[in-house]
Amino acid sequence: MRKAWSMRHGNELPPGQRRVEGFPRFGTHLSRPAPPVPVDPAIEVRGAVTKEFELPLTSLSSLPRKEITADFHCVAGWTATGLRWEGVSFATFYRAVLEPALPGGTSITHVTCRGLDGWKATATIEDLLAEDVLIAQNLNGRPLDSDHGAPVRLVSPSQYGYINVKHLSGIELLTSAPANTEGPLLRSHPRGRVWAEERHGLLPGRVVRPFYRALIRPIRFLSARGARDRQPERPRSSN
Ligand SMILES: Nc1nc2c(c(=O)[nH]1)N[C@H]1C(S)=C(S)[C@@H](COP(=O)(O)O)O[C@H]1N2
Ligand SMILES: [Mo]
Repeated sequence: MRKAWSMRHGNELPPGQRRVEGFPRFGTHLSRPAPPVPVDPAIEVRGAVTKEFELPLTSLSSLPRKEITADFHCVAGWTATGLRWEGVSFATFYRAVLEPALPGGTSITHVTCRGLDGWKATATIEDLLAEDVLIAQNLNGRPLDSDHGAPVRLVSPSQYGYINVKHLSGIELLTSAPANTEGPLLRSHPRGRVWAEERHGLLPGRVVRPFYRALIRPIRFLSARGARDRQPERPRSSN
């Protein structure tokens, strides 16, 4: 059953989702441009590891590449279809880089991912080890742009957008669920699986649909205002 939920059901969308044209920039970076990509981008690994370390993104190139085509579902209710992501499978990355850094016998239950802009999301290790989860470097054949998470982002198509951390810069390995810091009103579901409509931590998904949907227009508008390609060009010198 779980397996079936992680796959696309033909042309069907998950419950309560509506298709959008293209792929909007969306998030808490309201009207703000994306964080600049550092000169030597890296992922900081901490938590249950023997010793914290920084993994330069250049070292991802030693791992096998993986490509998936998937729809992208925001918890607010929009779905972008047919996105082609390429990068490294999270499971491969976990086995090759993260697991060897753990003291023997450590059992990881959750992973918190952070972005350069301060966004963070926690997922269960089970959800992140699913086949279709990537650390993505390319979207539709091009390096990720700043709108969609340069230099790399997490992509977990079976989970709502909020788990899909853009500008990924930190991974924390946890041996138990972290304490909940979100208030009851906007508490996101700890798993956020789209086919089970796990939109909210306390209320059924269908109940919160209209409230979340009302947020799409304003958030989409404000996010687009902060998009890289909408920023005014720097004035050119006149001669
Ligand atoms: N770093 C970062 N990642 C983020 C967000 C954000 O604001 N910052 N917003 C999340 C939400 S709610 C959604 S729906 C998706 C939107 O991804 P997109 O801008 O590529 O469409 O990114 C998710 N990951
Ligand atoms: Mo979202």
